[in-house]
Amino acid sequence: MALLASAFLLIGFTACSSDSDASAKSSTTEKDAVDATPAKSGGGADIANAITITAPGMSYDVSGDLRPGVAAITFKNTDDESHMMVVARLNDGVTRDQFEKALESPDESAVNSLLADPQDTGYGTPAELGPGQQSTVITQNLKEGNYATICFFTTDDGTPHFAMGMIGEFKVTGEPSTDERPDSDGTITIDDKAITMPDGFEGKGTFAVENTGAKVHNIQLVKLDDGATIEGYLKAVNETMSNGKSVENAKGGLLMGGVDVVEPGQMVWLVLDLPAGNYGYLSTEDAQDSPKPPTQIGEFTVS
Ligand SMILES: [Cu+2]
Repeated sequence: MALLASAFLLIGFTACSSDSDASAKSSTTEKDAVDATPAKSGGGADIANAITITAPGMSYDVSGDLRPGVAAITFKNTDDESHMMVVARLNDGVTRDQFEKALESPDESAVNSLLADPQDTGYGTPAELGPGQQSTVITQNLKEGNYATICFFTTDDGTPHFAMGMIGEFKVTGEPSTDERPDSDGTITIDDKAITMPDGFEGKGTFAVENTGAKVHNIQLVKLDDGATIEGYLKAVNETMSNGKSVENAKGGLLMGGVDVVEPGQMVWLVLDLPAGNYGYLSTEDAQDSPKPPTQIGEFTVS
């Protein structure tokens, strides 16, 4: 149930249907590139088919449309609080108003009936961001269609950001992208037990992120305060969100993006240029499956 739950524990939204049909994922589009025009995607990979989605406050500013195939998506949080960008492909003709009303409905089927893909479909898009942060993901199998972006974080009175205007839209349309899949500086492997970082990982470069497991996973990066641990930060986030408070109350870390929801067999690329510090990573998809601490968690240092 990637759509409603790819945040840290979104308690209140979590009526889990975990027996997802992973085989419904789209087949990989492989259009060989010929004449890609280099363009900075915001993180260093030269992908012409690129958009930037900015979160300046309780809204999304979208730089344009995408073509199908290899595409770079940059999520940039210029606000002074944390935001996320859960992505859902909508059925043809569904309007933003219809979708917002459905999100506000207590009946989960109201949302499901508007989605072109099962709710647990992941597209490989940027993960959650703290104030002033940005994250670029290169994905390769977006289908044509209209996509919504949604923020499920809440204010301290429990109002979800989407109800304050944080629903955005972008289109995937036109001729397939001529971009080639990027060269990678290493592979981050996610299986059903662990996330394995590449040898010598220094937090800079373009890294393949591959889900070799049987379930959907994600990778969320967190810059940790001095002395903080990823387990401690996760606990703080879960406590504040289960109390219906803003994630901003959770101390110990800063959300630094990553990849939201990678499907079994899917490979995307994460473009990183992390500043020096101590970092944690985890799959929040797995963090919410069980009351036990997730196994898909670890830390690294960028010097
Ligand atoms: Cu938000």
